[in-house]
Amino acid sequence: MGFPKNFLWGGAVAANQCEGAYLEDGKGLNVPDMLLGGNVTTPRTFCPQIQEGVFYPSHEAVDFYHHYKEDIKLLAGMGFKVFRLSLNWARIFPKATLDEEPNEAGLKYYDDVFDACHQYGIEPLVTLCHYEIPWELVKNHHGFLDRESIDIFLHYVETVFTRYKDKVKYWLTFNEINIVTHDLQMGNLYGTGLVEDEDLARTKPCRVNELKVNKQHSYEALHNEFVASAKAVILGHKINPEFKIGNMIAYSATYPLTANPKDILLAQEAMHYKNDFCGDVQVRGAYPDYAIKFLEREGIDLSYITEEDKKVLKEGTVDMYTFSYYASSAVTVDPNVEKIGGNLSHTAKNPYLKASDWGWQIDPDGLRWSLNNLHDRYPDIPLMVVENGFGAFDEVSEDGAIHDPYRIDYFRPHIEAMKAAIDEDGIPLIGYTTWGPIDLVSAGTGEYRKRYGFIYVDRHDDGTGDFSRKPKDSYNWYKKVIASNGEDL
Ligand code: BGP
Repeated sequence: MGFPKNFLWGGAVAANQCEGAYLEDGKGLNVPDMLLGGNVTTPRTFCPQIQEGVFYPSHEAVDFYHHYKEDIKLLAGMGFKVFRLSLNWARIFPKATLDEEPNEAGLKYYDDVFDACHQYGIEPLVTLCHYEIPWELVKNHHGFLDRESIDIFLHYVETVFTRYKDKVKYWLTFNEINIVTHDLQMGNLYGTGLVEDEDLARTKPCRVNELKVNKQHSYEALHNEFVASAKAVILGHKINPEFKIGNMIAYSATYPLTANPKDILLAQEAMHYKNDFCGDVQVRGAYPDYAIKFLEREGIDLSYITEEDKKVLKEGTVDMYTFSYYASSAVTVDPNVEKIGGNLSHTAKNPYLKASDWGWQIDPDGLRWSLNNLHDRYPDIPLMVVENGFGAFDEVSEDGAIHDPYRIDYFRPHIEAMKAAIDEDGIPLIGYTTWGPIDLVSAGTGEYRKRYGFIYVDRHDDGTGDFSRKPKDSYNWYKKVIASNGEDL
């Protein structure tokens, strides 16, 4: 009983949030390179042209690019079985064109990273695109709005699948492909790389929530990503039939705030739109009826979905369902209830839950509920939690240590919830990677001070810090959890 013997314990990062070295060894720019930091209430700022003398968090991030050996050794020290990381697409194809030769330095870098993982028996789990759309693809193709981007993506995917086929077995296509359904502006920019002409032509920076939205374009770009993802799955299985390729969904567990049937319906609609729509396309291989109806109501002309696309979606379904889970939300028809959170997690305040300093409502039972929902919906494939964690302010105490009991208090009940889901509900959960096992730049706010790590990095929002690493108290705790296969919490 408890976690299966070969359970994949580990952690997850994204290239743009940890690597830095944003122009080194031939790397091209990508979307996060064009973003300044914000905070819990102020969205990040988008600069279509890099501004001189301005601090961009992703440009140096936590310099994983140069520290990867030290970092992977530290992760191995916790007993990691798996390390989820992403490839920085523009490091390999800086121009993002169809006939471009890959940048050998970029490919070599990831060879070295994977070798470092294997040296410690750590299995890499690789996201092909974690909010890292090359800037050239944004400028020349409006990201995935142009169907040609599907082929450009596949050129990249074929290159990396072929190169790493003996080093990497677990792959994810697009990180949080459903971010578009959570927030159209962030979804376009981070997810599909769609920037409308008017915004591309800007000479001055603007806040992400000021970007123009064209809904027709947004859903069309999302559709092209579905097709790109399905084609990647088909291609991957040809290149190595042993590959396990998953989707990745930002799972928004959404409750009705009250037992008012109107709230129940509202929550069902939110669950459908925010979670099930993209999941169903990628796992079941077709647009579900409620999604077609929703898009039609939004006035979307769906003629972009071709018969050929439908076949591809059916054929390219994923081998496993992976998702991020941080918090739950609640919805109500009552306009007067108190709201909480900013950016991606704006929700009605749930009186039963406490929230992080960024307003994310902490809800381990919601993780068990989500796992059950997902297994009910997709009974034939395994599940994996590929992001879960607690963003918090950490302080270095006078003794030089970082005492973070609040982080342990967050993880413990979430791990208990997974255990109950396995033991009592029979959920086929195969792995768990906590978000940001080493501190990194926040995707939502661009802050360094929103820290998730078991390992502290000396780097701050004013650009100071020497990038030195130090295990926090939670480091030894997670090490113990892994060593006992989730028994000693
Ligand atoms: C997910 C992203 C990650 C990550 C995480 C935490 O949405 O996949 O990239 O950053 O959220 O969010 P934040 O960084 O905004 O705290």
